[in-house]
Amino acid sequence: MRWVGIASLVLASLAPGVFAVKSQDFKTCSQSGFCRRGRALSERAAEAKGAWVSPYSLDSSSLSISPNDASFTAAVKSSLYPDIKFGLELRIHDDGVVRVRMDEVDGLRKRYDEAASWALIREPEVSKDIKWSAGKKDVKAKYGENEVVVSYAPLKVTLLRNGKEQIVLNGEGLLHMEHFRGKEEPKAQEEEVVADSEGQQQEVLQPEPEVNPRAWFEGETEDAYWDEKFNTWTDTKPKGPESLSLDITFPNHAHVYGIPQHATRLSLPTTSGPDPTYTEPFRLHNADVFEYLADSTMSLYGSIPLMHAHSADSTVAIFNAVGSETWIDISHPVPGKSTKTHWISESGILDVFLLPGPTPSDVFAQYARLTGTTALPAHWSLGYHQCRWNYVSSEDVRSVQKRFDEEDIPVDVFWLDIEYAEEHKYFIWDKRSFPDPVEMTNDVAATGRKMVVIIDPHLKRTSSYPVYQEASEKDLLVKNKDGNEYEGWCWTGSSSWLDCFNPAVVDWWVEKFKLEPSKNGFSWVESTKDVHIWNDMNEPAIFNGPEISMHKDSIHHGGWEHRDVHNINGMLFHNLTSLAVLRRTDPPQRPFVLTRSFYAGSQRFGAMWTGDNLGTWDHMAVGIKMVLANSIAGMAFAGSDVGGFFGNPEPEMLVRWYQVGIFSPFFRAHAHIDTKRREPYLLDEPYKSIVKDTLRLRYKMLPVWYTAFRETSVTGKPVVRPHYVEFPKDINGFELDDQFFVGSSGLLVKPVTEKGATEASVYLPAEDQVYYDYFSHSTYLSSGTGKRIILPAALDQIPLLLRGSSILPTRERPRRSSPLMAKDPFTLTVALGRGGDAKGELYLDDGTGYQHESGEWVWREFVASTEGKKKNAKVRIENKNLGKTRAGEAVDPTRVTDVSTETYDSNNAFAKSIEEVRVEKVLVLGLGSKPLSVKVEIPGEGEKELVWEWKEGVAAGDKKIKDGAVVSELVVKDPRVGITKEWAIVVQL
Ligand code: NBV
Repeated sequence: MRWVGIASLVLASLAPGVFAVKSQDFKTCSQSGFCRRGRALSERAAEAKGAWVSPYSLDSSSLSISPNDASFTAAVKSSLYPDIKFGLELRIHDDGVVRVRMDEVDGLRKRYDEAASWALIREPEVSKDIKWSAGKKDVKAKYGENEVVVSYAPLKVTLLRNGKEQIVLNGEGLLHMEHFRGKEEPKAQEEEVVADSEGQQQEVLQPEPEVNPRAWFEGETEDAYWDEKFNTWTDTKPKGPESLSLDITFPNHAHVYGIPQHATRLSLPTTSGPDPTYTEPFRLHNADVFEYLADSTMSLYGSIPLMHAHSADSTVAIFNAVGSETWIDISHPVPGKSTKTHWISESGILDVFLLPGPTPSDVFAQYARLTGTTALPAHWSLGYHQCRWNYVSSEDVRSVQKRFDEEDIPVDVFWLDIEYAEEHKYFIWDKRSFPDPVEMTNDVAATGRKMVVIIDPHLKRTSSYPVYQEASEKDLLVKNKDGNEYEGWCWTGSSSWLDCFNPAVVDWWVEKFKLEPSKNGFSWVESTKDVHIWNDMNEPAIFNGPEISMHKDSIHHGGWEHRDVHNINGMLFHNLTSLAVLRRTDPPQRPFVLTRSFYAGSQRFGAMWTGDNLGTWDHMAVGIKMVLANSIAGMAFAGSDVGGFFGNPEPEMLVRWYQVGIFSPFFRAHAHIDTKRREPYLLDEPYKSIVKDTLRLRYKMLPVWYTAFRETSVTGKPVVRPHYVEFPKDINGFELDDQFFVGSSGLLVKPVTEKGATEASVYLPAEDQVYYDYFSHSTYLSSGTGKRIILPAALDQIPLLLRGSSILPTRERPRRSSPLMAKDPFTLTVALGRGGDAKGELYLDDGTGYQHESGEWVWREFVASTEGKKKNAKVRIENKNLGKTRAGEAVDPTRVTDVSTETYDSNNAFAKSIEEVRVEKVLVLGLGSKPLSVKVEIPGEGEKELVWEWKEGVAAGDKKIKDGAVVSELVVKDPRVGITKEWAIVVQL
């Protein structure tokens, strides 16, 4: 009953205008002991100005350079604590990434050092070609344009490129690894008063106060060393202080991006220095923040400690592999030139990776080689997902599906939130409302659709719940500080949490998802292979815990405190669940598992969403920025709740939100239990038709999305890309975060997120190129300096451009679900560039299994080229096989390669299965004049005249054309050529 109370609290906030974050539930830096200490350290450094010198130095006599590879170890000392030993290790990987590790040696306790091992796909290869050389003041390694210099005293690590500083660690002297110590007896707080022999009180003289020689660095007080209070909770800290402070400076980079997840701009605003945008540091501490703000540094559900630093001539990044709560201050010592960041973490070793770039693509590949790429999702999961809390019964699900079909609105997935489960005991259907879960799923699956069902990590503590009972008996649950099962409150009432750090959980959890009965306990026989999973509340969210989460002094496998692993916790649950779904069938099917909480590396396990957003225009806008920030930090399969989780969006807002949604990698509408139903078919006209057309556009473009996901899965480059990623030299675009590109397709979109908008300003990149309005085919010319244009944006219009030089493969016959489109024909839109050229790609495979890993795919490249002068020119549009032969060769799914070197056997079984699939239309934009003839050439079959239509307009190559002019169009009608075949269409002008 208690949780009904919570739901109605939520209800109270649904009236418009009364949304309010419960900021009192979450700490500010000044309420967190170690953050306070870290910030105070940087304030003392700032006050001391040039006189501040880091107490840490490398003991050069201990330097041990490996003769075999690019690594060295050395002892580090702090002049504050001469008896405490620290060890430093540097390694340069094969691809030039530098790893810097520092730990306390022979300390009183061990610091948590496993964050990287959860994030990394494997231990990276240390270069055998690069060598360190030691000098009097430093030890250096030079490789290519890069050089790493480790200065001895004070200790400083600098990465340079062509002699220019790129990344500097401890250049500001804020490095501090608080060593483990014993808890000393508390000193007397007040003067001692004793009585003399006559009973008279006498004051005992106090000794002269000692001068604390470390106070200049550490401050006078032992602030929150041994325990800490927040609201009603006390965090006992049996290990004492162990925080880690580090400054990371980018002396030649004015922009930093990343460190999701925060609701803020993509180019991260300042939090310190003169006149900062925010006064609080960015916080990484996975948290369920109720009604979060649309503009804040507060932590949210996931944490990825990856930061890109960017300038017109360089992109670099740092990945700080720490799993504990972390705060990050950002300032610009020289505005427009440099960025200083200060990272303060609660516990763990120092384990920082320096990614040398020099371009955004290089940084993506370097990060992907460390943490892996986004797994290629099941094709259906790129369709539209219809969710709400809750579809209340099997009949409800069936009738929602029926309404979609009656209105011919495409949808691929229906979702079930927590109310499907009896007393929120996940896996256990509430038979009063879901009497026939398998039949219901089969009814959904009859049209190729899937279901996604929620499984949260809190287990109801009752003997009637086999999942809890087994986990408890097998000792698989998190412990509290006293060594008993951790207990907290969640939807289920009194609950315990699986300890995913325990290796014994893996096989047991996999077993729970098996579709057949198991000898070893519960298995999910009332489920089918068409049920996929949603992991929510895995921060973990705990209603009665500190900051709505787990007590930091609770204990995980190996004796680690929750504080050490807090930010990694959610990823492990996601990891296990996706493994379980994958292992459910033989042969395995690609799992779809959505997670709310995530860490570096989570991209390998599935999609994420931005949690409980509000139905406001601000939240719609910031959702785009959050998806972009997650994307550049590896989480390419990202999206926000369409419509806003809380509130009842008016029709205009809902329409715009769908327009945002169709350009999100993960596209799901979702709504709180207390909101009005808002499925697209419930809208009145014209809204309903607009949303339907919007959804159909997503389905038409599924080939573009799947090709983009495939590229992401091999290169690490995100599916949706902010401007700086595609145009890294275009300084006018470095702040842009309200328009973006879709993969390498050439699509540039600026979804409208403002009420009442009728037009939108779009920035065209600094390049000599033509951009076509995707719908009207109007042309806009950009130039070397870039420029802004105004596009029409009435409610039924999405500002969407196609860059000249692109060829876009689409399927123009959207059906009820994406699997029904698998054999449909393609349309190619050839958007000629200024020089009459264009290129595009199409990747296809069976969309659900893993045969693509052994070469069963289709990968085509479309190339248009123009020979000869304007009037007599000949334009060839060719369909080429991308690559040569890779018969049966297994592909390592974690590889990060240049896509263009990948090859396949065009006779593979999948390619054969779609050999009848044809191109039904080729639209050519931007030809200089009306063609004399259009023919197709097929090797071995000769040439054939084709049927075509011409619409006169302006030529895109003409420098004098005015922006907004409609370009000429050639429509080649049904050339009857196969999508998997070699052919060329030749247009003679
Ligand atoms: O499971 C209920 C909700 C879910 O609908 C939402 O998407 C999650 O982010 N869940 C949070 C629990 C609490 C909501 C107030």
